[in-house]
Amino acid sequence: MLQLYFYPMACSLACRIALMEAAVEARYHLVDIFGKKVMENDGDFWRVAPKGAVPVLVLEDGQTLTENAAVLQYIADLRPDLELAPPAGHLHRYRLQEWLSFVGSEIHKGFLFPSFWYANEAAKASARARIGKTLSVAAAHLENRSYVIGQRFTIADAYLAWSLLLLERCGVDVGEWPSLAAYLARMQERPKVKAAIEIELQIRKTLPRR
Ligand SMILES: N[C@@H](CCC(=O)N[C@@H](CS)C(=O)NCC(=O)O)C(=O)O
Repeated sequence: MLQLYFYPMACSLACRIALMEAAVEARYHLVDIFGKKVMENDGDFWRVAPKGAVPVLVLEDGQTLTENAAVLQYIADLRPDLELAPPAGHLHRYRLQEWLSFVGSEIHKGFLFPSFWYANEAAKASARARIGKTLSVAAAHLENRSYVIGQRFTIADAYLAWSLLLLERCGVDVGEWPSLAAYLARMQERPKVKAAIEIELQIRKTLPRR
């Protein structure tokens, strides 16, 4: 069985959403990403993941896969029938990678990461200065679309929806971009997305406040 190392409401939530949308069973390991401990056995997370970050997907043969863009595509490709990722060779596959990169670098690392992890207020302020422009690109894209790619839910939606969900916690009002707010509400109505968020919110409540 696949195993996912995660921290509740962190970016690994996108991978939980993908696993649930794909109906792929997995064992979930809660990680204290601050103390780098695997919670169930107080294990050293550095030994699982030299990057010290979630998500980490452990494959059936014991190899590990990291980086949201790769983990999400791996999960999607387990169930090609569900088209959670467009097929390789189709332009939509490269659109998908375009959006996974955009969310990963511009929203996740460009804004959420410094907001949560940097103590430096100047660095936070410069990230803050860019985020409006970044979100305007996503908002314009979603003006007349239900999903990021094509006519159906893909792993790009899992990653973008997670990132939008977290913005509120960093003081960004997604309501300033009505198409994004409507998109996020639609994504949260999806039964698997809703269930994944609920599971992680419940786990989060058991942990010390950060
Ligand atoms: N480039 C990685 C970033 C992963 C990442 O930043 N994960 C955060 C949680 S959202 C984390 O575990 N941070 C702990 C740390 O960087 O020490 C990816 O896209 O998967």
